[in-house]
Amino acid sequence: MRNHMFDAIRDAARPGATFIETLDGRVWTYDEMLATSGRLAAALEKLSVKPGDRVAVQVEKSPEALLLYIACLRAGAVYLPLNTAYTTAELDYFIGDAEPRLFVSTPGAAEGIRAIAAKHGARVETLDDKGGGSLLHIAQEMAPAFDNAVRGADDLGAILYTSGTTGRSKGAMLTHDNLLSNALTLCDYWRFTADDRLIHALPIFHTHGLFVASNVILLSGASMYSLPKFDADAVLRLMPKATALMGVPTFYVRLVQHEGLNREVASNMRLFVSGSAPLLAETHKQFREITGHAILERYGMTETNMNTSNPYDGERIAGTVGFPLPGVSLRIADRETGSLLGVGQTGMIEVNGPNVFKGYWRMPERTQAEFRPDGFFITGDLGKIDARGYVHIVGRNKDLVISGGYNIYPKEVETEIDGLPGVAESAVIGVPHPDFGEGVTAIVVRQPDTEIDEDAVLDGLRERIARYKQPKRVIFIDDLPRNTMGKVQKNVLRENYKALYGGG
Ligand code: MCA
Ligand code: AMP
Repeated sequence: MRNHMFDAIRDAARPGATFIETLDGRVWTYDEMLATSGRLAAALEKLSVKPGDRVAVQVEKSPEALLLYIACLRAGAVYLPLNTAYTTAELDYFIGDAEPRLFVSTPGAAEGIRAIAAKHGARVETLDDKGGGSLLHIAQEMAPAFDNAVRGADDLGAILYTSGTTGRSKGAMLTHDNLLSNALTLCDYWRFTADDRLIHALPIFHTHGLFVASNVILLSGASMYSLPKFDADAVLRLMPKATALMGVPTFYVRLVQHEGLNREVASNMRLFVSGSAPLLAETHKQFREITGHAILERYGMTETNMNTSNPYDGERIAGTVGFPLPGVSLRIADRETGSLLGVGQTGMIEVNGPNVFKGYWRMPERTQAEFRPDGFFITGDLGKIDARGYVHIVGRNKDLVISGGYNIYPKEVETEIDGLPGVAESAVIGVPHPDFGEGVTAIVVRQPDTEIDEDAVLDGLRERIARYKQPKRVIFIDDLPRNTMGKVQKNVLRENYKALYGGG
């Protein structure tokens, strides 16, 4: 039997060794990982989940939630993780679009989801973060040995939704080999071995925490300390017995501000990785001064997993994302013509390699529009390659805000604001924020003779979009600045409000 991704996980599993340890000291060994993921895969089969079926999962982070991801690979199902912050209104879209056979939710949210799920033909089971819930209940009755579904390199392992520039989220289809090839490359590039102990404080519904952090640990037979969420005190308590940390820039901003961070506490650590958003050179410098460690910054996307990384041994340069990873081809092309640009010239970053996704779920036109005819994926990020080969990200050719590592497409937020009574129009921008990197900010024009205020806008959004997408501030102005073509000049707004949160 061949199951491309799971066979590699099973081959790396070390009998008797720890896979996950939680903050309260509970331990899951690799043997338990194999047994429980087998039971969960059997439960999925019992619930009529067939190879190729989607299993949507919106649950709190827990070891069992990670085992459910592995169980989906084993059953041949397509794992579809969803941010726990998504509102019911947002879930309706995902369930309707992905048509999962099964939706796994927290027991508390199940009732609210059942009606939407039924509408789209999905069954609902539950999983909580204390090792309970109906799905685990079914799994406990199953045998641990499971006859894994046959899945080849090109079969889908997961679909992860990324926010859409047009307001509609797109499901990025990731194959077993997209996941496996990238994880093996990272294990090697970042020198992961069975001796590593990773502090895992990221959510497991996005690429960073699910694939980069978890797959690397699984495929090197290493272990992780799993935290329900980032907590600087807990991270610092774990550091003396850990070897690696992976985080978004906000983790490092908060750590350098913490009086507990010093050279000694970090002396056992061998690697600090940052990604998902630009790490300020200032944060890199402060962290190095305090701990002696140069944070290793890398660059990736939901559609591509990881594309580039600063070197393990060579110089890690602040403000750059390093070199294309082995097997990944990266080039800079002119935004309009697509012609290739030379050293130091800024243009569109395009990538190709075994890491690049198969396309957007049920959106062939979108997929075609984002690939060049020769197979390179157009990232939407603007960058350049310097004379030493380091890649620099210098901006985005997509209207996107990245806050604390989460992506927010302004169009989606603007559409919601524009639908509120009393709003004539709005522009949503990201401006420098000392903690989140960028703070989502709404600039709103009222309809004549209306009184809508900041609280009313925020109240109107509360049930509609996830908390992290909601503006940190709402500013009212008389008219949005426009160019001669009538296009809103967001650059002017970003400049006008750059000091709003004390940044810029
Ligand atoms: C929480 N809030 C946020 C964010 N997180 N607001 C904006 N942006 C955020 N990222 C809200 C909370 O709901 C709360 O609202 C208020 O802000 C303050 O919350 P706080 O307790 O400070 O936040 P937290 O719970 O400590 O979370 C901050 C965080 C977290 C630790 C930075 O957002 C996080 O773990 N981010 C990681 C995201 C990630 O994994 N990204 C990878 C995507 P209120 O109190 O007002 O209700 S994968 C990716 O990008 C690619 C592939 C890549 O390259 O990796
Ligand atoms: P997503 O596909 O939602 O996971 O977000 C991917 C986007 O995050 C990329 O297209 C980049 O714009 C951004 N990104 C990821 N890593 C970095 C980094 N190290 N520096 C700057 N931007 C990054």
